[in-house]
Amino acid sequence: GKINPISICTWGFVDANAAAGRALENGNNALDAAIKGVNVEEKDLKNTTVGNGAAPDREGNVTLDASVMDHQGNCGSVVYVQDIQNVASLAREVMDHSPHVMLAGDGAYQFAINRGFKKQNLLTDNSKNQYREWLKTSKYKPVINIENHDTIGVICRDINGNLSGACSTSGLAYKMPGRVGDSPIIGAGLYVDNEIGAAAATGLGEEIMKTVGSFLIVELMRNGKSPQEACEEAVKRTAKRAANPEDFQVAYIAMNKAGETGYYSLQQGFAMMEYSNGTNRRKESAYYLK
Ligand code: SD4
Repeated sequence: GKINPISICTWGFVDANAAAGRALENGNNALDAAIKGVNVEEKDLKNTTVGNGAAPDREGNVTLDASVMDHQGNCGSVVYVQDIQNVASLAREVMDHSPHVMLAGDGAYQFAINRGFKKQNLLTDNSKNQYREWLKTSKYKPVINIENHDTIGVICRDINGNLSGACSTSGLAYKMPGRVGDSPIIGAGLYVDNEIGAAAATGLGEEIMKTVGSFLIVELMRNGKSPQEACEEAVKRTAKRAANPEDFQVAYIAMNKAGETGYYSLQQGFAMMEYSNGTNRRKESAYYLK
């Protein structure tokens, strides 16, 4: 018989996760479904951390990062891309139609145009106004806090039981020009091993990269941990290592081959969406720092 399709995603993205879940039920493979979910947030102007409407860097430029990984271990990613809305789809193009895994900046943009993506101004009036407000008081140092979130990572298991994932972000509002986060780094923001499971991250990318968090979670599952235990272990490792764990957020979602899921965060306030058996549910996350 068919395997129960499941989609999970970071934060409370009801529509994005429903889009992925329905795509799976309609027979889409896990990668197509995960990207369909991510595309919902890339298009949504209300999400100021992903795609169109995202907050700019401290010079006023919107620059995006994204990655995808499929059940065969293929992956693609783009970093520091401007003027292209659907960067998770672009990461997939890198995977499918280039000899590379990762493209950056102008090269990624040019590749997008060559592949038929359209140039779009992603800076909305709203984010321009917010940016101008920020400029009034800005100190020239990274702005990092636990409200600075809304990166989407989606992990899907399709009706054939295959796992894939996709991730998309503008990173941190008013980041330094050139800054790249964890989301496009395979193993940090996203990792999939179809024999074991998959994980995705959100929160302060600098800290996620230091533990290669998503790869860590998949390896912990390989060694017998449940998705929940693996997410907790990864967050604890960050909490123990970081000088100031109370000052930032790190959160993970994970799914294993059996369709068991896990989610955990450093701070209060994280949630995961889970679509399973035709129902889309929001799940509030437990967290490490009390
Ligand atoms: C980053 N991890 O670029 C991303 C930010 C994020 O929700 O997750 N925001 O560091």
